[in-house]
Amino acid sequence: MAFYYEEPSRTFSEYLLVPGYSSTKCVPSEVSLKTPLVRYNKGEEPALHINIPMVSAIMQSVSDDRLAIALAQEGGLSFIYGSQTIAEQAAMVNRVKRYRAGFVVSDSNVSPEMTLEDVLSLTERTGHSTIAVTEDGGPNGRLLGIVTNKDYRVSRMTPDTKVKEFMTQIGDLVYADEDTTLKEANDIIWEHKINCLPLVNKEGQLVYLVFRKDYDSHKKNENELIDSSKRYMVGAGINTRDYEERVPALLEAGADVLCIDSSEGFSEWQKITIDYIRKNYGQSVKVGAGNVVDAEGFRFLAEAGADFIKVGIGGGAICITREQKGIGRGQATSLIEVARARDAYYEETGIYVPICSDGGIVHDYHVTLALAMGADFVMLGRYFARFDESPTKRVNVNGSYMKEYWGEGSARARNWQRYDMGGEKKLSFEEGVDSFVPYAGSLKDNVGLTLSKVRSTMCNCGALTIPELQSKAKITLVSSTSIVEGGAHDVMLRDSK
Ligand code: RVP
Repeated sequence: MAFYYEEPSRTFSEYLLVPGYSSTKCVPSEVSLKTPLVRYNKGEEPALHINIPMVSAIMQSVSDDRLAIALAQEGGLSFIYGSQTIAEQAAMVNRVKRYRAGFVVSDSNVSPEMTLEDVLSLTERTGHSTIAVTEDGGPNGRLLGIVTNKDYRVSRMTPDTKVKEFMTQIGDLVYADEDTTLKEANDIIWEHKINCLPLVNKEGQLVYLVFRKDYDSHKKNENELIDSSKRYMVGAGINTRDYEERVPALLEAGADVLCIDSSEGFSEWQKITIDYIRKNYGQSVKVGAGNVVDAEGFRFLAEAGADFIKVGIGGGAICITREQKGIGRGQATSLIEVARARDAYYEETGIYVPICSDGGIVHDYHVTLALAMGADFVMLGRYFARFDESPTKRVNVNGSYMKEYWGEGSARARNWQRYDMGGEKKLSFEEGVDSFVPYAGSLKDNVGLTLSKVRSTMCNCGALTIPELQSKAKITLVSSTSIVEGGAHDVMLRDSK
């Protein structure tokens, strides 16, 4: 006979936190959101941690290099999606690792033989008025000069005038070595009263441009997530099919951590993939696994050696797995059970395996609830898809700006490996939808607002750290009637249309 659970499975909106005592020292500015990313032994520090408990979903419509940089600047981590070729994914990872805030790879370049007309059309196309003149006309060719709008007068010159006749020659330019720091570059810019400083390598090839106007916006962010070489940290999704080729390429590109991306992770395929990594790289390569929704699934992956374990099946905003296959479990119930299993495993073995609540975060307070229920961090898709930095198009739908957001199990993403049960190499039915989400502006502003709510609620619970929240939190189920009471009720909103 089948096993029956006594209780229905529940989701975040069915719970609330009950405030605890907070002392005068418990203020939001004192809250630390630092959290472990990978397993560690009792008494030791984890090899990797993140500065805020938020990671972005392993999805085409969420995590590319641009979003990864923006999120690392705020202290979180992105997992670059794996439903693309190995070369494309590795290139995205590499762009994050090579990125230096304030150092721009020149996107407007000409060769000396090109003409004023070329310069004008380039300026119009890019909107940039500083153009590098390089031997081959490329962004990293040998630097020969610079053209800005101070170098030409359209009314006095013919369109076919050659760039070499009016550019500011390299001999008259202020430029610096490629190893110059942002602070040094800024000092040179001020000292020489220039707007742009080219950085060149020993061969005289252009590497970056540093602009005066960018300095302030790229001053160090206290929370940014960087590796020991001060490069932004980035993760990458892998699957249980092509790992022998994908893993080495991602590591070569500089990925800091990997995660097996699968809709259902309680499977031998995940163990085989982790075994491959351990055999070839020992403990030096960190890999998360999942997703699971109960204690058994957790224990299986913990014993297989996963560095962190993702929790959640069917709760994603774009996910229709529950409808299509009839599998899944309410996100809160899954998380509570897995957190208990994680604590029991720690008690028994002295090994702490962080867990990530993946999918189904709708309101900011769901993040705090997930942490209070035992998650070490949360993974979000819909949330990040709404921002400027997500890879998808912003479109106007009936007068409102929206961003596209589609599931990895949709026909649009065709990520068959994520739903692979060892069968054919294709998506046989959809487990995700293609949708729009309301456009919400910049990642920085939104993450800042969300975390200010998280910090504030933590103080209401008398907690200055995530572990403290987990031990002190008092959580109550709410009746459907009291959920109605939680919003504005029995009033007529003044701005309702
Ligand atoms: P959400 O944050 O609610 O948008 O959920 C994102 C999560 O949904 C992902 O991290 C992943 O686990 C899951 N997902 C991604 N694609 C699909 C699908 O097509 N069913 N589901």
